Amino acid sequence: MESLVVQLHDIAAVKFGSFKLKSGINSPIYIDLRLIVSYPSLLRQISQTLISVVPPSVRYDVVCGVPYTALPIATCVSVSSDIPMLMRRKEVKDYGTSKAIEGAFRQNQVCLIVEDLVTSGASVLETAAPLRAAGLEVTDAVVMIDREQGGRKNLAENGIKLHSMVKLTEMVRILKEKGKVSNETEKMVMKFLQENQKVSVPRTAGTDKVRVRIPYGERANMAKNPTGKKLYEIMVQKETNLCLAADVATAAELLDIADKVGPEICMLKTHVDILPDFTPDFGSKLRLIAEKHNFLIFEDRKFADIGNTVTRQYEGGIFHILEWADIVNAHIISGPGIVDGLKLKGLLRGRGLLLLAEMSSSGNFAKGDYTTAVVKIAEEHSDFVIGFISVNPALWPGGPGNPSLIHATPGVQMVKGRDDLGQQYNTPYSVISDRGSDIIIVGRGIIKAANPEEAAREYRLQGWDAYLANCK
Ligand code: S5P
Repeated sequence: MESLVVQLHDIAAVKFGSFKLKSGINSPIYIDLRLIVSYPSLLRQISQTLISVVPPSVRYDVVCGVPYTALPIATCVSVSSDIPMLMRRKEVKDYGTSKAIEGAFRQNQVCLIVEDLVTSGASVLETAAPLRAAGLEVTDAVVMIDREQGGRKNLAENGIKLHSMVKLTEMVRILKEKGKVSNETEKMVMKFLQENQKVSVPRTAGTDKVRVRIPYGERANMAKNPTGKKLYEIMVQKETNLCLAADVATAAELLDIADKVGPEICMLKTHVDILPDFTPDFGSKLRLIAEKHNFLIFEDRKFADIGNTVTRQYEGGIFHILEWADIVNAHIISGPGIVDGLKLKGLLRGRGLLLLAEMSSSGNFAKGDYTTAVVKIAEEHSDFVIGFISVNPALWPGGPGNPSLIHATPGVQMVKGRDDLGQQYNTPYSVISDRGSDIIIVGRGIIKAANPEEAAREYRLQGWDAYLANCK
């Protein structure tokens, strides 16, 4: 171990001085383990030592490195110990065909995560999430260097035991003993580590913003619309800010997935006009399931016409949306008359409306003045408008704004990426914590998963954790 630590110092993978970290704070120590790929013998020694620190009682079937620095380390571990490896994609291009996890595995196999450096544990959790969503179990992670800044505890809270090759304080002590750093530097580093012991998970890589938010329960009391109020109440009761976008092939499949995923969600979003087997009793069947599992139904109709027309589209036709959907949504491209039109039918029934303030697809026009106009219309109709479809309300001029209004955000997957037709994805964490939204809307991330119930549970936990982190 001592020799490894000295070698890391010799190749300048560990440096002392004054370094500005991503979080903005100045650190007297800087660690860059990307360099080790240039030193094959060191890489080999590290991989062997790393695997030897995992207690023999820990069982695992596969290993997966946290991209990118730990990928070569995981590869060496895999090759030298003859344990199959998986790769997690950092960005997924097309969710229809590509996978977030590459490699061969079976459901319920146990995956050991390999990481180079752990600070808060956020990057290990970012890799654990898609592994778990794919049906693997993650119980342990092994890391070269533990910075001792809360990572061990954060990971334990998420069911992952951390094993480390060396702790940062041990490393500094070894380097001092070997005459590589002065007494003074050692003291400075120890002091810094002591003062920065706890880095909480909320800060996603690259950002340092922590939004303090009003709890959903308090916002329930501020809501003017009964459906808006009920939505907040359900979120609190079920501890979920997950909305399922149930874009499945048939009405039968929709009712089936609604019943299975129902316990995990606060809201189920439909596109009723894509269902080839729609029958007049669809709405009442779905409402029974919604009552059983206590979630609201949101028909993503995206009304866009003049007030008189949308009134009829809402109530009539073959779908009779007003009868069964608690919530619908609308573009304001036609002006505020569209809200008046929908309100004429919806308000008496206690229904709610979401306005599309932003969209998740690339190149869309819902931004700037348009978004500002949406916010104004929502404020003027807060008896009926319950909130927005938004993407990054944290960046709006007034931030997410009026706390009685809710933000629901589509374009959510476990990893950031896009599909072939312009859809853009962000992670649950980034949507709730960085972007200031309240609800994650997840479609293909759940319905295309090998086990949609398990995937939904994982999205619920991720979304809820991100919310709780901001409430603190
Ligand atoms: O801007 C938007 C607004 C909506 S409502 N972008 C969206 O993707 N949506 C809807 O969210 C879209 O119609 C789909 O039903 C869902 C996203 O599905 P996913 O499979 O991409 O998660």
